[in-house]
Amino acid sequence: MKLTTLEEHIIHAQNKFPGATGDLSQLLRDIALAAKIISREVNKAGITNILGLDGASNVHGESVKKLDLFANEQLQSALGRSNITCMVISEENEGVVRLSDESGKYIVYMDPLDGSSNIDISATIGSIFSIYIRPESKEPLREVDALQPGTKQVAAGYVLYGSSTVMAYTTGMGVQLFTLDPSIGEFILSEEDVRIPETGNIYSTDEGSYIYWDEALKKYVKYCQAFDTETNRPYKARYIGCMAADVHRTLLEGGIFMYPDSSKYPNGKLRLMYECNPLSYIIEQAGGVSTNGSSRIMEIQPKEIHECTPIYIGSKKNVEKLEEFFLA
Ligand code: P6P
Repeated sequence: MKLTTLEEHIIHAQNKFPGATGDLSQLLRDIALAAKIISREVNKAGITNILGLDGASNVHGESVKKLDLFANEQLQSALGRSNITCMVISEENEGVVRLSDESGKYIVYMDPLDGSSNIDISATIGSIFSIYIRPESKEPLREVDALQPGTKQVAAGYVLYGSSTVMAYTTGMGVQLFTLDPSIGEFILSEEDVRIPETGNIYSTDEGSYIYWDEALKKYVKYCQAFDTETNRPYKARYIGCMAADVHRTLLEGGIFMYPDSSKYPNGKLRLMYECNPLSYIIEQAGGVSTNGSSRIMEIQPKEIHECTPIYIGSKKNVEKLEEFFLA
């Protein structure tokens, strides 16, 4: 079988756009390079002293792990190699990070290491990225230039550091999956134009927060747990604690991932711009849906670069069934 590398696939996709400058291709290659370096560290983290807490905390007050900082540094360093990206917004940085001479035409959001609580137990973690065009303006670059709805993303994706290192991305022409072959240091195409099953029998949420949920969600989860052979219930419950990994499983096997608003997190916990929008772009490109319970995630107009949102994302039929409970 012919092997297609990520580099070849990106160039092939770029050639479909005669006007393409190659800048977005270079940006994706830069992210892939950082991902290879992060993958190498993740896969030997138990040996070197890179596990454990750094002692700092991020903008959300969450304790930062050393690998979080390493991933953040590697991604920002890779993005800074070429004058393609003018500004980075990262979960690990409170404000925007301006790159080089701010001349780049892309703005990149990222969660450099999603699911950090999994690092010390060797469970799957990931990196998530979301790419926007800098708006035309005679004004100097401003933070407000980054406050764009998810529908304006030009590309998005994630890297999973699990039993293998997998990269998924979309530029609006479907979802492409690659698996890293560490022996040659190349991401190899593993699946083109991935489609999410229209329905699935897996629901994914932190049921430990059940007491904080509103009644509609409690009723929906009880629906998932009820016996009904016709609709393949009870469903299976799966929760990895890394959104990128839970959404990747949902992409491949179908079902629904939920991180709701609750009395504990009135606006939800997950971040709109560098978790929910990029993963929603991937799922929508694969034929799925993603909502905050009342609106399409990608149509939310952000007010703040680190804002949170509830999210219900996955197979069309599963999300539609949940919405019936919200509307009841
Ligand atoms: P909880 C990881 O910290 C994260 O941002 C997502 O990747 C994950 O889905 C969620 O938070 C886990 O949150 O409250 O279940 O630990």
